Amino acid sequence: MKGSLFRITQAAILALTISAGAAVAAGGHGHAGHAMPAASAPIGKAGDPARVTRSIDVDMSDAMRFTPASIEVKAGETVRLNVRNAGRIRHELVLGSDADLKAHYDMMMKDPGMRHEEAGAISLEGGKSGQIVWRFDRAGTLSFGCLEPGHYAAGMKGAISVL
Ligand SMILES: [Cu+2]
Repeated sequence: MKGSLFRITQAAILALTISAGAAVAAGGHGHAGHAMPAASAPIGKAGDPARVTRSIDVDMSDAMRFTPASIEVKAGETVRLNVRNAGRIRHELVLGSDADLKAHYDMMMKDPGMRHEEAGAISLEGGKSGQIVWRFDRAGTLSFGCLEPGHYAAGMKGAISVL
C-alpha cells in the first residue's frame, strides 16, 4: 500500500515536470517564430507601395494613445500609414482583429523583449518614424494596437473602418 502511494507520487511529479517543460518549450517556439495567433482572418494584406492611393499619418504617444485612433478607408484602397513615435519610449502599431491583438498582447506580457517585424506591424523607438502599406480588400473593421507590455491595456488601441 505504502509502496504504491510512493509510485503514484513519483508519477505525478514526473508528469508535472514534463508539462512544465513542454509549456516553456512551446512558449519559446512561439516567440522565436513571432507567430501571430490567427483567431480570425484579418482584413487585407501587405500592399504594393506602387499602388498606394492615400497616405494617413498616425502618431503614437507616451500618453498611450494613437492619433487618430479612428480611421476610415474604402474597401479596395491601398493605404500608406505613416507612423510616427512622438514619444520617448518604444511603441508599435500592430494591425489585427481584436481577438488576435488580445492573444498577441498576452504573449507580449510574458516576453516583453518581443519585436514585431511582420507585415502589418511596425515597432519604433522614441522619435522614429516608419510606414505600413496595407491593402484593405473588404468592408469591415480592422483594429490596431500597441502590444508593448501595459500599453494595450492602458488603451493604446484604435480601429480602421473599411467602408
Ligand atoms: Cu505603446
